Amino acid sequence: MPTPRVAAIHDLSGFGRCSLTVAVPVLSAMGVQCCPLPTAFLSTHTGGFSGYTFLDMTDAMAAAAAHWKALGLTFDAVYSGFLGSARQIGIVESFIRTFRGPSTVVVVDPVMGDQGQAYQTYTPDLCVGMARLAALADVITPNLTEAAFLLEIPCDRLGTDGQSLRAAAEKLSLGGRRSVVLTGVSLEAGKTGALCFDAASGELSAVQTAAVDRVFLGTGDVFASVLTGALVGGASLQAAAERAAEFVRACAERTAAEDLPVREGVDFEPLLGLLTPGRV
Ligand code: PXL
Repeated sequence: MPTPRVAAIHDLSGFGRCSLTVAVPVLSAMGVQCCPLPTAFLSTHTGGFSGYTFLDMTDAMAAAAAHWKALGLTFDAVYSGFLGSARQIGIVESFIRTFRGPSTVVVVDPVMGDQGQAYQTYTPDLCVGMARLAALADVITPNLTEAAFLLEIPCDRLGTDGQSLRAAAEKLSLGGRRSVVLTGVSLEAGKTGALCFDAASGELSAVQTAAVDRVFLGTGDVFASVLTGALVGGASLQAAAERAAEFVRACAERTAAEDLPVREGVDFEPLLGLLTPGRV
């Protein structure tokens, strides 16, 4: 199989392990070529740091996309996440329309917030735009906060029981037109994972692993990156979500054992070998 190629549209945060500093190593370890299209350069991510620098890359993005188009590049996946401005919505939509081929999988991680709150740099305009962008996706990977934003309901109306969350995942599929992997879902005590709606089969399934009782940052990016790598490697949605959940669990256990500060993300680097093709 030729090396799959993914266009990864996320911010580059120099410190804190999220977005491209997760997507590039994770996809590389999985034997997938990752081509970054940075949306912003930050000195750190915005969770738990103050005084971070923020360089908006909006103007460079369309030019880079035009160069890739002129080169005739094709991608097995377009994978987007944290965006730097509302204007980037249109640029990413146009990127998807330009580069989507018959077998390209479009994964939109509708990064907007967590724990019931929007991230510091996210304006209401950007959140509305994210819902529009997500309408172009084959697969979306919202956490519970982002699911509520996409459904335009208060976070506490989403519910936490299996029945409500299954209904939310199904609703997020837009009538079965796109797959949904709802993350941060706990269906039994001591477990966490995801709820998947697979647009190919029309079926809902759950993935649950042992929960580590601590808050983590950047696990959504680790999850979505492994999921994308597994999907371009030919895995089913359920198998890809299982692989992603299992890797996040291993990262969470290691990070908790080391008592790493929350804002430093998860200590995934020593575990990348688990993702090497043929090893797991
Ligand atoms: O992990 C989501 C994320 C991505 N990028 C930046 C962030 C965050 C979450 O805080 O601040 C810059």
